Amino acid sequence: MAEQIVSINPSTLNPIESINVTTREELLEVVKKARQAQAAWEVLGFDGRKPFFDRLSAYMLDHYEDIAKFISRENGKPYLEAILAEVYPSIDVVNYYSKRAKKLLSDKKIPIRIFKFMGKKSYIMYKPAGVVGIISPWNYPFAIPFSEIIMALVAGNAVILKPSELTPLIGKKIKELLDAAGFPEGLFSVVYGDGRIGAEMVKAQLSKIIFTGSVATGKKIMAAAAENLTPVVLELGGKDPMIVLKDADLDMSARGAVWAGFMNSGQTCASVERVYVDESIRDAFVERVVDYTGRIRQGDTLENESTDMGSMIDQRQLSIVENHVKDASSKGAKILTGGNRPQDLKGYFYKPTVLVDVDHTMQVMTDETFGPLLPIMTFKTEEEAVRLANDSRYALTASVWSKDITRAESLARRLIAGTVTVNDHIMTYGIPETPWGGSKESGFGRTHADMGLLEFVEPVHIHIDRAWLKNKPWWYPYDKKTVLFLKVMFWMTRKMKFLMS
Ligand code: TXE
Repeated sequence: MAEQIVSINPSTLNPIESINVTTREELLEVVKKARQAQAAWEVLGFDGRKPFFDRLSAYMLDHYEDIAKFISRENGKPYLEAILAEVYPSIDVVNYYSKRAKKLLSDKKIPIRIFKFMGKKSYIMYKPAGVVGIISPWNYPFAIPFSEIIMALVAGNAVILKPSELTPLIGKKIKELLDAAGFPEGLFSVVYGDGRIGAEMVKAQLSKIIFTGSVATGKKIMAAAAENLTPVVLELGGKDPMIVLKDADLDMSARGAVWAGFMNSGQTCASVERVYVDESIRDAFVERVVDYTGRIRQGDTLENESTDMGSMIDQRQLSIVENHVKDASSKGAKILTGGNRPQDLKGYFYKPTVLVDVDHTMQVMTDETFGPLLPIMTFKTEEEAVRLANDSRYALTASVWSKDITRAESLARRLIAGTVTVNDHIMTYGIPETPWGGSKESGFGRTHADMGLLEFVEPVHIHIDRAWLKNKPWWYPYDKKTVLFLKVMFWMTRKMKFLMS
């Protein structure tokens, strides 16, 4: 009998459905079909592909509530948050790229200065990468793979998705949506299983691997991909700092910290994981943070739509949070609220927790927690704030909070991160025009925005010589014509800079 994954609802611990794990042979068959489907899809051109995306958007607009409930059930996040952070941004991505991609992917002329007077022209054409493999995590099991799938398909690729083994049904749901929009058979497929089938995908000589997940797995994927020189994009999480300057709007910053620290139970790569507050406003800020944290309504979000915070994904993730709290407490941190699991809830819940008296010897300030912990530390000077914020292995996002935008902006420009926001955090993931990705152990490459779309294409330089010169001066034999040509080039470089630079 085929190996199976049993998907469970992490809020109730009830099983939802079982799904067969994909075998290596089945994967290779999927790859073969994807290659065939991709060739026909590429030939359609953007105009031929566009109606599929328009149908998909319309279908999703009609079914967004069902999709959100489905996500909520398998992932444990609040239903409204599933709409806000997963379904709506995904529809927006479809609409954005189906409008914008044509221009982005059209041929781009390259000015080639003097060479154009020799009858030459150059331009870039964007060729689809081919068959793209997407290996995705469980924290945004819909939005993360979905936006990548759309970018890949819009650019003319076929896609194979491997959703996390903790949220396989959401992968299946994505397939249902694309099928409902009539995407061609074999163009988009889903394979199911854990890291073993993920590793097989990396070996399958796909054109590109887009991975979101842990640093450890990212490194394994990059090493395995090197065997075939398969290019990779890695989004590996973060330990994102929030700097609250002394002139920040206290109430807004406290609300912002609580939301960006605890949404999705803190299981967001761009969650606020470290807060640095000017020591002169520390008490007033902390008091507000604790107050807003105390108002968070936690529970099974399908039972009550107005729940703010759902469960975490599994026991392993919960244990990381418990260990970080234990480590911090043993080194002198103080828990102001939370610090344990709610007794009245059955699933993988952990109370939103605020910690103070923390420092960089504690895991909670150095390792990705990926849970509902908000550790707050103080700084004396802005120099110190920048130094602390940049003192991390990660560099995904960061934020600066102040009423003085110019001051905040100049500080923002000194932080090491892929995205730095002023007076907000996380939410730019929902703006498809803006790029997403990081550096250091947060990975490399970008998704979203113009530069994200370009990850899914191969830029091909086409160079045309109109054959005005039958014997090029740079061809053999090197003789008088070569000498004359070089003299002219040097003379022009000196005298006619406008043509040569
Ligand atoms: O990630 P994994 P996990 C961080 C977060 C979390 C930790 C572990 O700190 O606590 O990672 O989470 C597939 N070849 N993030 O264990 O293992 C796997 O099946 C190919 C940050 O869930 O990296 C799943 O589909 N694929 C993050 C995906 O990789 C492999 C999101 C992610 O799993 C594989 C999630 C292999 N050898 C966790 N091994 C973010 N960046 O947002 C596993 N996989």
